[in-house]
Amino acid sequence: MKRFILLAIASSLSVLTMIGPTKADISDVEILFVRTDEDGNLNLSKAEVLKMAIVQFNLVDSNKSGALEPAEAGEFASDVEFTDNDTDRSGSLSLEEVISEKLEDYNRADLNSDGRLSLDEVKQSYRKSQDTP
Ligand SMILES: [Ca+2]
Ligand SMILES: [Ca+2]
Ligand SMILES: [Ca+2]
Repeated sequence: MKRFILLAIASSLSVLTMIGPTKADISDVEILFVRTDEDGNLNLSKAEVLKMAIVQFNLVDSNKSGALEPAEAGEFASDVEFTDNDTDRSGSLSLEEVISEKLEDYNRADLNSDGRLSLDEVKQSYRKSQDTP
């Protein structure tokens, strides 16, 4: 389930890289990091991460229902991930569910528990998410 948000972000990034200039030496994770790090202090605060989560949510919610239905989430999450994140079993993901998942991701990624995510921590958590079957 931890892959859900990262996959969502990676998918939208690959769309962005198709329409924008591509830089082979900068990974998707680094692009994401810079885009999320609004104040440019090279650390992601919880507020910055949550703001990005809300932006992502609104992008994925293409029918503007305020929730992600399986058809919308389909490109971003497998059935299992979707079910895992749907904590109230409503059949769709609310913003609250997406945010609580994002906070779990955040705390898991914050390896030194200083309340901020460095690029290294984000990269490590991304790598771990890629290894998870
Ligand atoms: Ca920051
Ligand atoms: Ca929707
Ligand atoms: Ca940290």
